[in-house]
Amino acid sequence: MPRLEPVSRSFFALALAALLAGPAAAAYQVTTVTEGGTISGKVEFEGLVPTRKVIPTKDRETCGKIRNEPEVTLGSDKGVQDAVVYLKKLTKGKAWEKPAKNPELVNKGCEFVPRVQALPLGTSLVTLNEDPVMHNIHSFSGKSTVFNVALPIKGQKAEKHLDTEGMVRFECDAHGWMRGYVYVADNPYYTVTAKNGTFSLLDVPPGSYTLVAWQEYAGATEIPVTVEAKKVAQVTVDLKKK
Ligand SMILES: [Cu+2]
Repeated sequence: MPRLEPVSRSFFALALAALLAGPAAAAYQVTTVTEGGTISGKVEFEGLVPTRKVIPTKDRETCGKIRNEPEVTLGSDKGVQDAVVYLKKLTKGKAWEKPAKNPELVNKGCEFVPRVQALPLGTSLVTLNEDPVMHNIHSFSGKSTVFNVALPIKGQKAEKHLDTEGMVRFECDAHGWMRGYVYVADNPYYTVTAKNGTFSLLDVPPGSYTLVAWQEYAGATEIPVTVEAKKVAQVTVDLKKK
């Protein structure tokens, strides 16, 4: 085997890195938004909240007992917590904001914590096991695996770059009921609803958009919204029952 000179080796490393990075970063363009408007709204759910049955089949000391959990987290006055809200196919606008802290997805009590979060494309996410049992973090985009990593020991971590945009679902191959969701945003106009179901998107360039509100049980609801310069567009999203 001929040995590569250090120069050629670093050249190949760079070429490979460029190849792997691909066209992902090209889509969104940052510009100065001076006449931006605001989209302010609320995600609501009407009527009785359906429940899902959680049946821990193993590791019961850590994972707890059989229980019913609500499919929708309701706050005051029909407001839905933990719905992801974003603008679709927006290619130009304000700069990205970094997430407030280093984002984590923690395995705790055989649940993913937080259950729902939204992060920019390319963010590095730390998955951490705080339980004395093995968890296997298996993430999906639709039916395709994004990554799959086992964390057999308490305190163990794995760091992964979020390079697949859209909704990424987390499951655990050891505990079938575990679910977590990370919306990987391709533009900075995204948020997760507060406890009372409200949200706002700031500095939106004037124009017409499709706003998407996604919730684990209801799926994605799309509504058209028009933003005018320096005005507030009010939006109410009613989630449908299945
Ligand atoms: Cu698990």
